[in-house]
Amino acid sequence: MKKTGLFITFEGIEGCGKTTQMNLLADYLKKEGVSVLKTREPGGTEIGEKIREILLNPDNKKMLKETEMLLYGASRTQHVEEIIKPALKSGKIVLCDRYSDSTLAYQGFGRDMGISFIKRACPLSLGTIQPDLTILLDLDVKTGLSRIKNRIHGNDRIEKEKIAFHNKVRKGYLQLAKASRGRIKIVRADKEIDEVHDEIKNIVAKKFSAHPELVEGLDSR
Ligand code: T5A
Repeated sequence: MKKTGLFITFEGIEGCGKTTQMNLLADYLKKEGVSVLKTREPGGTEIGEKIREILLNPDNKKMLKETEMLLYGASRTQHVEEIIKPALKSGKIVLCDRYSDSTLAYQGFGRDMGISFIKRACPLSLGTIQPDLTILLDLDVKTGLSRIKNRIHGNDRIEKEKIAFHNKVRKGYLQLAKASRGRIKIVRADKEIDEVHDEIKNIVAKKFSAHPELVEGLDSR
C-alpha cells in the first residue's frame, strides 16, 4: 500500500492525558484545514468496540495474559484494515489513542510476556503498519492514577491493576522510546494542559517539515 497520510499515535500510562491531547491536536489541525481522523484502541470499529468491552470488563478476572494479548491484537487487526489503512490512503492524518506500543508496554512489560516473545508468537498482534510518529506522554504512576480515580463508571480491569504493574508499564514505555528515538517522542505530561499541547504541536510541525512526502497527500486541505 502506498501511504499518503500521516499516522500519529498517543501512548502512555493511565491518566497521562492522551485523550485530552489527541482531541486538542485534532481541533488544532482541523482549524488549519487538515483532514483528520480520530480513533482509538482497543476499539475503533464495531467489532473492536465489542472486543474492548470484553477486555476492560472488571468481571473478566480469569482472563489469561495470552488471551488478553490476542484480543488486543484482534481488535488492532480489524482496526488497521477497516479504518486506518483506508484513511491514510485517502490522505488523512490519523490520530490514534493507543496502538502497538501499548501491547509491548502493557503485555510485554506489564504482564512480563516479553517483547521478543510477542513479536515471535504473534507479530500480527502488533499491526501491519507502523506509526510515523508516536507521542509518549510520560507521567509518574501515582499522579496518573489520581487523575482517573473518581471516574463515574468506576475503573476498568486494567486500571485496577496494582501500582507495581503500572510502574512496569511506564518503565517499558521509556525503554521502547529509547529504542525508537526517531519515532517515539517523549513529552512530560505533568505540566499544564496547554503547555503539553504546545509541545506536541511543535513536534508535529517538525515532522511535517522534515517529511514533506508524508503529507503530500493532504489533498483534502
Ligand atoms: N491496553 C491497550 C493494553 O493493555 N494493550 C493494548 O494493546 C492496548 C491498545 C485502554 C486500556 O487498555 C490497555 C491500556 C488501558 O488500560 P482506555 O479507557 O482507553 O483503556 O484507557 P486509557 O487509554 O488509559 O485512557 P484514560 O482515559 O484512562 O487516560 P488518558 O486518555 O491518558 O487521560 P485523559 O486525557 O482522559 O485524562 C484523564 C484526566 O486527567 C485530566 C483530564 O482532564 C481527565 O480528567 N488531565 C490533566 N490534569 C492535569 N494536568 C494535565 N496536564 C492533564 N491532562 C489531562
